[in-house]
Amino acid sequence: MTPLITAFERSPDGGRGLARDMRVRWALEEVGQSYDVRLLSFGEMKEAAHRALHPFGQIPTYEDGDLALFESGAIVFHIAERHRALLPDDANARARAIAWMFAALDTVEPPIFERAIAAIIEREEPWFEHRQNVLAGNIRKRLDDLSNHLGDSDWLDGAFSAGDLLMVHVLLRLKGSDMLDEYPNLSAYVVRGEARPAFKRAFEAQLAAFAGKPSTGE
Ligand code: GTB
Repeated sequence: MTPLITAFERSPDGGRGLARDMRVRWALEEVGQSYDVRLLSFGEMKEAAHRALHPFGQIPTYEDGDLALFESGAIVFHIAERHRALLPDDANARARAIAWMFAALDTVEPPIFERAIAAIIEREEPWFEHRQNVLAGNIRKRLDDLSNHLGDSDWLDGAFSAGDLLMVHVLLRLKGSDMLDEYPNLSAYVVRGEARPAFKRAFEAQLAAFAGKPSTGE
């Protein structure tokens, strides 16, 4: 069966690939699995039919046969387990790659996402600039350590893995910001991720969806 994922009918990011269906599309492209996409409006996400798939009424979801999944990390993990291309065979290397998946979502993404949301909802507050700087400091702490770990390597732990896929996608939100530019090796790491043919196909597919064109992963 062809897996079916959900994505924004019209992503608020204007097709920059920041919404979390992008990481699922990318994982599917990396393993060579075609997929279908159901595009949803914000209203449709909150309807019972979608909530039956996603308890929080969000995208992305993933359906394949009698399996329905939510949470982009769990979906990417499932794809990686099913197809083997995104996780190493060696048990210890595999465990470390999974650790990097969690690090991307649980350690690096939260401060980046918090600042991005604050930039929108706190814009009119008199303390806006101060808090943005505080939140930028939190991000830099993570980037310092990530940059030190990555050093001159291409990927976080040997070959490209699902850990890199999620980390690059998380860092993508900082693209073009001074913060990422302060870390040349992290900037190059993101560029390396974006240069992967699978990333490009996934990016084009989500952009086509934003532009209102038919969007599948075929
Ligand atoms: N932890 C979940 C996961 O990883 O799957 C989080 C899912 C989530 O946050 N989904 C968002 C959503 O459905 C879209 S991706 N939001 C609608 C809602 O909650 O009602 C987050 C996102 C949204 C917008 C942008 N953007 O415009 O740049 C980027 C990322």
